[in-house]
Amino acid sequence: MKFDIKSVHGQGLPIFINGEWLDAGSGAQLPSLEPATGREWYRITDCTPAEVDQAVAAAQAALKAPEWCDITQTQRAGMIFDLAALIKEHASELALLETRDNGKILRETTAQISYLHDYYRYFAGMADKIEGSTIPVNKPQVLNFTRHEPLGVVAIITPFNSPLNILSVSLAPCLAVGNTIVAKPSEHTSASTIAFAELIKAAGFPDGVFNVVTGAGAGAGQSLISHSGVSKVAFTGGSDTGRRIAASVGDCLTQANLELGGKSPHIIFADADLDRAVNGAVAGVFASGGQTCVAGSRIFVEESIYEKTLEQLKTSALEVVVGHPEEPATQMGPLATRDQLGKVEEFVRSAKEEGARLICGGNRLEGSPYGDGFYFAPTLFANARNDMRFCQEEIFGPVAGVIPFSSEAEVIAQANDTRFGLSAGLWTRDLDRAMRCVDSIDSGTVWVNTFRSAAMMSPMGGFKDSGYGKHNGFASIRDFSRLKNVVVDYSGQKQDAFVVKLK
Ligand code: TXE
Repeated sequence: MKFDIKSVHGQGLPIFINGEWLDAGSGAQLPSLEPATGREWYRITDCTPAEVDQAVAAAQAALKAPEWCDITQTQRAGMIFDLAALIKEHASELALLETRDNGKILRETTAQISYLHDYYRYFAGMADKIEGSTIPVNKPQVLNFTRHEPLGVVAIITPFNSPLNILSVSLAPCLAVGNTIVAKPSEHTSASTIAFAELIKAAGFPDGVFNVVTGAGAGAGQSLISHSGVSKVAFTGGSDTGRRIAASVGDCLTQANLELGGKSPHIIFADADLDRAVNGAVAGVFASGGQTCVAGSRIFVEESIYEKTLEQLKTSALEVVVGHPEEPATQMGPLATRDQLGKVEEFVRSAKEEGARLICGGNRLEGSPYGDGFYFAPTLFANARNDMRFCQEEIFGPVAGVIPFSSEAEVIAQANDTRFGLSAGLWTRDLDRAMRCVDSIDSGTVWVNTFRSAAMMSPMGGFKDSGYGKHNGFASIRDFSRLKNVVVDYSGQKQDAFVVKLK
């Protein structure tokens, strides 16, 4: 690949517009640091409004280009299948780029990117099966039907934690429907998205169908989401930024899908299979250093098994192997940015001040082998209360509060006592209770006797302040298309056209 781990090193990365790589223009250069060492390893441009405008114009032109809008759905599917094959071929290079960029362990980035091969194949398969419906109306000889059309130019704004995975949950359905795209990756992790543009080109997508601009949220990001040529913004990131974006796109009546933060409850009832529950809870909050939107950062444990579970949680947390993300044995790498490290430290301080009892971790990991990398120890607090600040705000780090509860009603009330509503997990052998909890929990996903179990067919998206819109499955095809209703009167009858007859 043109942009592999070696060629990116020390370079100023270009942007990708209309099928071409363009060198940095007049925008400021932003450094991107390697989380495992804290050192700069490439630079990106903070694109100017003029460059963003150029990218949107290219995407708009591609929408109308015969080689994109006049081809059949099956031809479009063919390009997506070709892209999937290229992802498979280059998965290890892309995974290494992401690991170097955000510190996520190589085993996980490799698994995530390998999964993208199937993900694009799933949506390629869907591209020529996007059916509307025929709707019976109370009028003879009238054909009433719907069809899904491309929405237009979609701006995809991604965060640092899983750049290609998060890009793809919007990009794959967008391509299947026939939209065109301008992507803006996080300023901390742009390398894999720029490299991905190579695969798009090699798969034969026409110029302008996929474009990449880079830069800061307030600069390039804001110019992109407020551009009048954008029909929809697909944003994944923090809730505060999401709220600003919603206000901004609301002003232009641009649609948005917002996948925002979470504060997922992880509920362990006394009758649970404790080994499985503890394993799920520990991985649920420490995988990716807690930098996942679904991190189970509030662990509720029934009082009768509280002390025993606390011991098991602590033992498992202490066994988590923290180390260089490219080492095969590592289970948790560094945090993605220095800012995240500072944010986590601040939450640990506030948890202590509010009276939670630290049972493990709570500190940065320094000295050999961590050096100046952004490492933090897996951290658990006992005697946590749901109203403590660290149990209410998204930390995005390896920190959980373990909260005791005495009844099902109490734990459901506490689990729902949060502004977020992205996901929840519960562990019990009692099916009736599990289903009662499913009914009452206010979140877009509920996992029973499992956690962080995602699938391309499962609609994923939050309630409440966790945002709106769905990824995966046919739900995302609906989100990235517009529904047109067509009414054809073949009765040959002249109507009283001055009166609309609603039947
Ligand atoms: O996210 P931001 P950051 C949460 C997590 C984390 C916090 C901040 O709690 O600590 O958010 O992370 C772009 N117009 N999540 O600073 O600011 C920005 O450039 C257009 C949860 O990385 O939300 C980047 O590309 N774009 C989350 C992207 O938005 C703007 C994943 C995300 O940045 C913009 C990541 C603007 N005005 C962080 N401002 C999850 N749901 O998984 C910023 N951006």
